[in-house]
Amino acid sequence: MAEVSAVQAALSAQVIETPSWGYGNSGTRFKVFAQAGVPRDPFEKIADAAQVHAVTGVAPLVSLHIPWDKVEDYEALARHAAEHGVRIGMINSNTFQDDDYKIGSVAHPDAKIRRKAVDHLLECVDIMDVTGSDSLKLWFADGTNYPGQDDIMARQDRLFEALTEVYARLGDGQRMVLEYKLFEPAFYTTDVPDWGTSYAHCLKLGDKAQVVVDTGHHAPGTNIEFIVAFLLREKKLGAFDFNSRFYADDDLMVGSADPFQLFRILHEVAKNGGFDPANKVAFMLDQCHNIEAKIPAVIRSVMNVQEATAKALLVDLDALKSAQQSGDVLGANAVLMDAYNTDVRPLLREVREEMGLDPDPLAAYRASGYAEKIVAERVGGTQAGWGA
Ligand code: PSV
Ligand code: MN
Repeated sequence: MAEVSAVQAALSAQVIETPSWGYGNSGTRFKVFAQAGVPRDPFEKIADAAQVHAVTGVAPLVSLHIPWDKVEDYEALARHAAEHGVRIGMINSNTFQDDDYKIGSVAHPDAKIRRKAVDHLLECVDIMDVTGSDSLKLWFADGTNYPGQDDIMARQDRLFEALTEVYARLGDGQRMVLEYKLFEPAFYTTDVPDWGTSYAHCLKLGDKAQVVVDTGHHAPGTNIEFIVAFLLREKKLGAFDFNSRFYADDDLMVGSADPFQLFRILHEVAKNGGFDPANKVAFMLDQCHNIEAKIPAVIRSVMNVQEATAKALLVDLDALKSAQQSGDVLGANAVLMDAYNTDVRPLLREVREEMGLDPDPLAAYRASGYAEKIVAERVGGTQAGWGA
């Protein structure tokens, strides 16, 4: 087994970023269910995210989505975050909700719409400047629904032209991360459908462009850990959007459908330097809590990532290597399975105690009275939700 004190140190240094939109109302295209106490603005979303950090100690970053989190004064928002003990993480762009984007944004055939989309991306970089965020997160809903609807290659050209302009605007210490998704909302072609397309664009753009792996964005059966290992090898893994899926882009709590897959992914991360802060891989949750209580669901998700991380860190890499080198197929597999089958909950309880935290974050949250407080206080106003 790996050295336990080193594993504990790595676990207490872990950083998991939570999404502002995970605290708002959400649902499917059939129904958004409202919950009492849900935040009404980005300030309240950040206050909720701060609760997750307070009880887990490993969630100090909050991702924003613009314009869902549009405010008059971003400096004030960053200050508010600092006062609550958290920081603004990645700035997620949104070029998918305006009527103008019906047939695309940065790959739209009309230059005026492309201009509007690029201006939005540039505005997101302005927000990074003010909030201290170092990453622009790009996901494009662009694509087509029908064969012949648009020229596939021309759309790639338009996409790359837009990316090039935004890339040039990035300052020192800033980067862009480009997310791919197989399908949805476009059903025939998607302009950034897979890691290869994202990687090819990022490679051409330069060192400040990296790929985002959203765990829900692949065809069923795709070996995500292979993608992760490959991208880490090429120094092109920028960020994760963690979530769990049974069927498509379900956006459920990470580690709930397939904790073994999460372990396999994090094993590649651990083995290949992905937890080294110098490699700047962001570990974000991109989830929606449609039917479960939101703050506890985010806490549970953070704990799921911690558990999979602990197991990944426990893999005896020396034993693994020697089994691999000697062609001991079953032995190598057993090394991984031993780590996966370890009950790491006592270890994590110890880590939390050493961090001065309650060993049970969910119990600590329940005992804090915060859930009752927000239900009582957040009366009136408009609850944040999909698109707000
Ligand atoms: C798209 O499905 C996506 O994964 C992107 O990251 C968006 O920004 C996010 O979901 C919105 O929840
Ligand atoms: Mn995502």
